[in-house]
Amino acid sequence: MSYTEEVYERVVAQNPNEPEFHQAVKEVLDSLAVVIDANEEEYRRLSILERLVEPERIISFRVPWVDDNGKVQVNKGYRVQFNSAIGPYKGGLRFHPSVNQSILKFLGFEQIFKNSLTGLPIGGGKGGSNFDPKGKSDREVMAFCQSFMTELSKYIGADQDVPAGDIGVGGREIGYLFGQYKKVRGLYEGVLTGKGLTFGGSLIRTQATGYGVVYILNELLADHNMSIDGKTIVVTGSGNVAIYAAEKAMQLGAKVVAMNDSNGYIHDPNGINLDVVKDLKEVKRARIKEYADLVPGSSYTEGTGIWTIPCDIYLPCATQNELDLEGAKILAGNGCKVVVEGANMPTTLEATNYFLDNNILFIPGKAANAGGVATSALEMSQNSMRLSWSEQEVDERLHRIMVDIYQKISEAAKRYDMKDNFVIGANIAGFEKVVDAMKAQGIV
Ligand code: NDP
Ligand code: 2IT
Repeated sequence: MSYTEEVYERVVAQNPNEPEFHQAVKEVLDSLAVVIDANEEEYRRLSILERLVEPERIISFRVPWVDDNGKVQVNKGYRVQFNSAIGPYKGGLRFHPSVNQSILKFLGFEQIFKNSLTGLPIGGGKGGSNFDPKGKSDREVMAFCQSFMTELSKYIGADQDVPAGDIGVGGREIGYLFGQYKKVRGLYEGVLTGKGLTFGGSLIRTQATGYGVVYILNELLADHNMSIDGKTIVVTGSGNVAIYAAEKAMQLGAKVVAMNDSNGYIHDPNGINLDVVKDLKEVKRARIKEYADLVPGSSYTEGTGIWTIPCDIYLPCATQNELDLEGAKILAGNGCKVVVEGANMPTTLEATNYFLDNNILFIPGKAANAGGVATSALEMSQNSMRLSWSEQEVDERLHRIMVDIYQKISEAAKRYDMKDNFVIGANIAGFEKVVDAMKAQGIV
């Protein structure tokens, strides 16, 4: 058995009931086989892979809070501090009822390679809670965030671990979390990113993940003699990443015809009116269903199946494993040629392999959505320097970082004779820097 297969089997055996973590590890280890084989003796001796797949630390804690009826509620809280070889742990917090250790370990593991690809000094981490912000009052969300941070504050810091947003955690939650950190630690420091602009936030961080997805899409298309102008695009989700991916795609001349949420999808053949989506999702916290009542000519379909809408380019920006093999085949059958992941691991392994085997250009999330965390790292730099860059400056840096990531993953794929296999390219390019730093720092 090869070293990568051995380590994968060990991960499955030692971490039962963690299917999402197994999936993320499998994709990475399969991609790394070519690099590992070339250095097998050394990597085995140093147990590089065994160290890479084991989080440095997992913190798990109780989060008690009081709801609006005066009843005490209890949630689970976590922080997975996965790898600090190249910088302080960095990665988002997810608040969603589905959150468990498997999901946070998969996200933390992916984050190591993503953060490495940005070229910035940030290690990999992730955290969150099974708390569901949907339907809660602002006071309930604040009470939860305060209790969560009272415990988490013992383990994080501007040079130690810097959380940010993810599903269910946006500007409102980051504000409450920051306020509580400051209160219990007595420190006004850049301990969270995605902060409001009046207390250390960076311009463009809100837009960064979605804009970055489209910046890398643009590079991919230009490299294959195509252009985004005039293309029909389906964007899944209708949260932070989806909205700003759609916005940038439209600015560059594409037509976005469909979006969804966990209840169903809207189809607007004339092109989605993003102001309506923003008002529903960012202001009213409503369901996407309401779009069809507000915009003539659009329709709403309950349930899954957004991939049945024909498009040239598909940008999955909602959640893990939202697109399976059956959906992938339908997309390709309807003429879709390009899939770029805005979410983390939205495409199953089978669907990913189908795209790779059928000449559908595919960029995985750890490269394509890295603009969010990259701009978080720019926010950390601005906080350390105690100054703020202009919108244009941050946007230009983000753009440069995404162009650079495309070049890195494309070059790594070519180096191993796998041109246009950006899964292999991203995993190898991300891995190389982390492993170099781990080796240099000894057995720690
Ligand atoms: P948001 O909470 O802002 O939005 C999430 C969106 O996805 C919502 O529209 C939500 O619908 C939808 N969604 C969630 N679960 C499901 C589901 N099971 N089926 C269908 N739709 C679903 O989160 P973000 O936009 O921040 O995150 C989206 C993805 O992007 C995640 O995978 C996240 O890890 C990734 N990401 C986020 C970054 C960031 O900077 N925010 C950076 C890099 C990656 P509903 O409202 O019904 O739940
Ligand atoms: O998945 C991700 O990269 C994020 N949710 C953003 C993390 C960050 O630290 O900005």
